[in-house]
Amino acid sequence: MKFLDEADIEVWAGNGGNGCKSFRREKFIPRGGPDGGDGGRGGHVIARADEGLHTLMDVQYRHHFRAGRGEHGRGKQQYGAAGEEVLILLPVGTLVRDAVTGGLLADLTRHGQQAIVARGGRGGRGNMHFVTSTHQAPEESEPGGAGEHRRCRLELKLLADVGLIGLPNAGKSTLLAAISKARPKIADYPFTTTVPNLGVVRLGTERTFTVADIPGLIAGAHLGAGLGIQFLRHIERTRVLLHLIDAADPSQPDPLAAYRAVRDELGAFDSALLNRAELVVLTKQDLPEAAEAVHACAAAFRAEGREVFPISAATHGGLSPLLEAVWKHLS
Ligand SMILES: Nc1nc2c(ncn2[C@@H]2O[C@H](COP(=O)(O)OP(=O)(O)OP(=O)(O)O)[C@@H](O)[C@H]2O)c(=O)[nH]1
Ligand SMILES: [Mg+2]
Repeated sequence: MKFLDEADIEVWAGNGGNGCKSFRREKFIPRGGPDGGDGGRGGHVIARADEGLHTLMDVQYRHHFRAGRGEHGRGKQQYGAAGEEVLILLPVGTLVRDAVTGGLLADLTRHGQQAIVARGGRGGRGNMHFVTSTHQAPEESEPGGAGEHRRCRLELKLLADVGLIGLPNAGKSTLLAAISKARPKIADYPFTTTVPNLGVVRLGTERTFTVADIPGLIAGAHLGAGLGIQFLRHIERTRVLLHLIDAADPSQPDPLAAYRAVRDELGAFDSALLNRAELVVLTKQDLPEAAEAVHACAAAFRAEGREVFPISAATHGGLSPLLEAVWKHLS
């Protein structure tokens, strides 16, 4: 399934129905009063979060949404029915913005949460509402109001507690597979991961958290190098970052410099990410060259004030101290 985290849609709420101009006409009542009812309100366009959806793919195929117009009012004081509403189902984590002003219309963070993204026009009042003591036979009635019409920009940000960051091949997807039931693609070439993956970690029955694995970052990603930095939006709402480093990566003789290069890209995307709790994870400790590199490397990171966790996703060595530390930061 293609992962789609941005989409544009166009929405039209319904117009309100017109108010009615009518006078009561009955046998034996020669001059009945005004009895024109109000028009119905136009239907709203409503966005609702649904946990069954994980991408914006559905709205890419169907991107025009029109709600129904309100019925016109009728004589004998009959009100028009409200127009039919339109419901747009979106994944939890979707932000809806006005595409022109950029204004936030909805931030759907919980299943079932909903918001009106285009408001139906109000129904016009019928002439029965315009009677006063000196104005007994009002001819006036109102037209219905126009429904809102706008283009919306949808943006999906995964709602994960923990984000995995690091250079390509650092072992992010392998870690996710070792600690959750997620089965991301893993391979020994860079940029294996091209779309985010989510996994749920269960520490016993009570303690669970979600982890997002995103594509690897390289120096210059904010200028478009590699897969760019746009995927960082999926870790914007995380509370803890795990920064994975393969200390024996032959293409990165200086792990601390590699670490700083990734941090620079984080900062270029959003400087708030630099203040997020971050644990340094030294990966692939089952490999002798990685285990050998760990001592010097860990000391350098500790000197930077970082907590360091050597792990092997292959043997599961070091995973439980790491997950306990993550939990401590989350709770
Ligand atoms: N021996 C060993 N190999 C590992 C370990 N973790 C990852 N690897 C290997 O390292 C390579 C890269 O692993 P991935 O998990 O795909 O790395 P990634 O960080 O997700 O890479 P991208 O998706 O390309 O950014 C694969 O060949 C993995 O098998 C480990 O704990 N031990
Ligand atoms: Mg990967």
